[in-house]
Formats: sequence, structure tokens, C-alpha cells
Amino acid sequence: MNIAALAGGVGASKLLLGLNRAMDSLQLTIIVNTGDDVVLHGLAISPDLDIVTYTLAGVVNPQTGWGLCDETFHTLNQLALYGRPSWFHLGDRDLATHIHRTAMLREGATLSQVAESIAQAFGVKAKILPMTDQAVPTMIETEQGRLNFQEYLVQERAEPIIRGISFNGIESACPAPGVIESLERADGVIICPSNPLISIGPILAVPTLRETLQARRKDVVAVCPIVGGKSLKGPSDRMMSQLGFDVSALGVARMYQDVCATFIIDPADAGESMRIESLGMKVILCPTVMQALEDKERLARQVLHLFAGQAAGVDG
Ligand code: FO1
Repeated sequence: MNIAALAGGVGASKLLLGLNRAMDSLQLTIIVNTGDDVVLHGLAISPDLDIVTYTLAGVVNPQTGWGLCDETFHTLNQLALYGRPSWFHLGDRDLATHIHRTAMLREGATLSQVAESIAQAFGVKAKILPMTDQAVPTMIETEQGRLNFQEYLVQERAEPIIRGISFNGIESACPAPGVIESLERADGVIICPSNPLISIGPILAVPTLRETLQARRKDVVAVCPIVGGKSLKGPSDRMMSQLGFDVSALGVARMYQDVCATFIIDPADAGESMRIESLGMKVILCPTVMQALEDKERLARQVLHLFAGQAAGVDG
């Protein structure tokens, strides 16, 4: 069974790790948000691509969910001594990834080729694709001015009140090679439990991508990233509330209703099922809080089971 997944960073990686164990990873294509990408110290940094790759390779820092395990920060400390910004914690080994990416891009490679090169080096078998090869930085309009996403999230700790979100240059971006094909050919498409505004939002904003998913709506399953009115990871809840969205499973369902026919919510939100179903979505209740590896694999198997049931024409 071929599966395509839309993913942000840490939240998505938990489910992706489960999928990587529950299925043949050669049949898994992951389309990753690149709106979080940033240039720092002259280096091209793609946090979500790296988080997904490091997680599937089993080398991610287990405490943070980003960066590499067993890191040291000598280079960053030295940069700080020169007065360079050190708020974005780039470890010594992680820096090698960014140096490699920057060098490849300068030599004329695309971001897709870089992603493939890094995944291959780590022996990751799943196909990891950036949503686009063009730079489309997510910009956050805040009460303190316009910030790029990492400035907002890491430097300002997601504290400024936000007024709007835009993806710079998205109108003229193209889906990266293989993105549309993988969505068209997949037996099932999964929208991972990532921030709907700044992780899945940019992916859906890549021209033609939303329309491609609309055409496959019945084969698209989303896992809700909000449980009991709170985000599973990161500041989704705060951002949704500040932008006037309903901070609930229903609020997320409304954002996905045109692209997704099946919505997985945690049993804690069972009370919202009927209102979500009135949007024309089928609701599946299933624990979505993934702490242990078994939780990740169990949820992955449940999602795959839904696709297997659909392929066999089984309802439920
Ligand atoms: N997140 C933080 O909260 N603080 C950091 O200093 C930080 C550094 C960092 C370095 C490399 C990398 O790939 C990711 C990093 N992240 C850091 C995570 C990142 O900011 C976000 O989690 C993603 O952009 C959202 O998925």
C-alpha cells in the first residue's frame, strides 16, 4: 500500500515514526513543510525536513524532538563570542547538515536533491520531499511587527500576539518533483497532527496541491493536533485563538473539510463528533496523544487499517 503523508516537524514525526515501523517504508512518501526554513550564519536551515529525517533515522534528540542526539554546541558558543546571534541552537553535528545543504544549493542542486542526499546518508528509506523547491518563508504579522517563523517561535518564544500569517512567494511556487504524483498515486493520504496554520497550511497553499487533495478527498485521513482545546505540540492553540479560529477539534476539522473525508480525534473530544460529522466528515475516535513508541505505532496501524478497510470496501 502506497501512503503519502503531509508533515510539519515534531508532532508529525511521532506518527511518521510509527508509520515507518508499521509499513514498508519504501512505500511511504512524506511531503514536508518548508515555510519554517531560515538562513542563519549564511547557512540554509530546513528544520522540518531535518526533524523528519533525523527522527526516522533514529538520531533525533529525544528530549527536544529536533536537532541530533548527543550534541555539543562549541561552534555556536564561539559564534556568540563574535557577537553572532545564538538564540537558534545549532549543534556542532547538526551544523554539518546545514553546511552540506548550503554547499549543495550553491553548487546548483535543488532542495529536493539535498533532502534526498541527507536521507540517503542516514539510511532513511521513506521518500522525504520538500513541499516545494522554492523559498517560501512563513511570515508572522505580530503586534511587534513582521517576524519570520523562527524569530517568532524561538527568538520571541511565540509570545507576541499574532495578527496574520503569510507564505512569502507561495503564489509562484511549484510543488517539488514527485509531490503531486505521490498524492495522486497513493492508496491513502495522511495529514499528520501538525499545526494546521503554519505546518499543514503552507503545504496546502502550494499551487495545485489543495485541488489535488480535494480530488482525493475520500482517501485522505487527518489526525487532529488539538486535544481537549490544547495543542499536542507547540503554539497551535495560541495562534488559532489569536487569529479567531475555534481552538478545538471542530475548529481544525473546518480547516480541512474540503480536503479530508476522515478525521481522527482523541476520545477526550468525543463530544464534538456530531458537529464534525455535520461537516461531511467521518469521525474516528482513537487515542492521539503519542508518548511511547507503542503509542506511535498503534496510531499508525489504526490509520493504515482505515485505508485497508476502504480498499476492501469495508465501512468502518
Ligand atoms: N526549536 C527551539 O525551540 N529552539 C531552538 O533553538 C531550535 C533550534 C533548532 C535547530 C535546528 C532544527 O532543525 C530545529 C530547531 N528547532 C528549535 C526546532 C524548530 O524551530 C521548530 O520546532 C520547527 O521549525 C517547527 O516544526
